[in-house]
Amino acid sequence: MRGLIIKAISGEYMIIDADDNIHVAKPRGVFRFKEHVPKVGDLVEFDPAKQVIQKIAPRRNELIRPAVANIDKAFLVFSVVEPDLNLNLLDRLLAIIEYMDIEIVIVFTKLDLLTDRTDFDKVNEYYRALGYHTYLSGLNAVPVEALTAEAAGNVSVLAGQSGAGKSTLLNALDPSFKLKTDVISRALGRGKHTTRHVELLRVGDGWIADTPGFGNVDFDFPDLLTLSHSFREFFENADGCKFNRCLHIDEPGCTVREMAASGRILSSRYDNYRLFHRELKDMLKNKY
Ligand SMILES: Nc1nc2c(ncn2[C@@H]2O[C@H](COP(=O)(O)OP(=O)(O)OP(=O)(O)O)[C@@H](O)[C@H]2O)c(=O)[nH]1
Ligand SMILES: [Mg+2]
Ligand SMILES: [Zn+2]
Repeated sequence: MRGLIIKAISGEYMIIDADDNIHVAKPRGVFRFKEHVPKVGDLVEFDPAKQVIQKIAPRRNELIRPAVANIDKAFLVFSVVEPDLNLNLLDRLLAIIEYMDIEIVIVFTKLDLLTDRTDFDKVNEYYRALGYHTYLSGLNAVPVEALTAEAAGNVSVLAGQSGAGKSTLLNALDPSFKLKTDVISRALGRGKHTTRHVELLRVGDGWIADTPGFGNVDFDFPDLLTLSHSFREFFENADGCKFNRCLHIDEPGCTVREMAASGRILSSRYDNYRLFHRELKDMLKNKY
């Protein structure tokens, strides 16, 4: 029988078949030796009587964090306060996902808690101008219709920090989900890792995965040029740089660096790029 893995809990998988029946199964022993671990989003062949997953269909794509496969769209969920807007993590996820065949939507949450919107409006406008769909959400002001429309016909995943409001968003889309949510730790300024498992939930005729929050994720780029290309506006303007394979760090005649200096590229974004460049450089050095 064929089905879609919708939930994974400690080595067991919940699978939904074509008739909407839910099954529980474990992977065949041989998977473990091959380090071939099924993920939520996997299409599998399984034996419902023996409760064994026999085969995983080839993946279209997969994310390491959150751990999901075969994703059409990623909703990057970022609170503007509590926790503070984490543009480093946003730029990181944008870079990682930009290079995969996955659409990106940004949802900014907790707008109701923001007293001065000046800086935020500028940031939002910038990402919008890059071509990303952005949505603003707040207490009793979740853009339910727009997000449901974004989810239609897609398998999507929510990604973002703990406490950003991912589960809260899903509960607003469908109150019957009753997903657990919890206040963030005021002392630490971050969430309490309330969601522990990845789970696909049906929203209209689409699926959205609730996921555990995370604060960081490693790059898996083969080289530094790939990283620079994964910043949309850098890639688009790199033709103006003097050097063909300009990495926009300290090369002379670099258009991207000039644009950052004159404010045409958001300074936080250029600064994050430089941090990522350094990080990836160190990673690649240790690898080879
Ligand atoms: N004021 C306000 N609070 C919100 C908003 N969205 C979420 N919250 C609150 O933020 C806290 C964290 O929300 P969760 O939905 O649990 O966050 P999460 O992203 O699922 O966190 P993890 O499961 O730990 O990854 C809860 O107390 C929510 O009620 C919002 O738009 N405005
Ligand atoms: Mg949650
Ligand atoms: Zn350059």
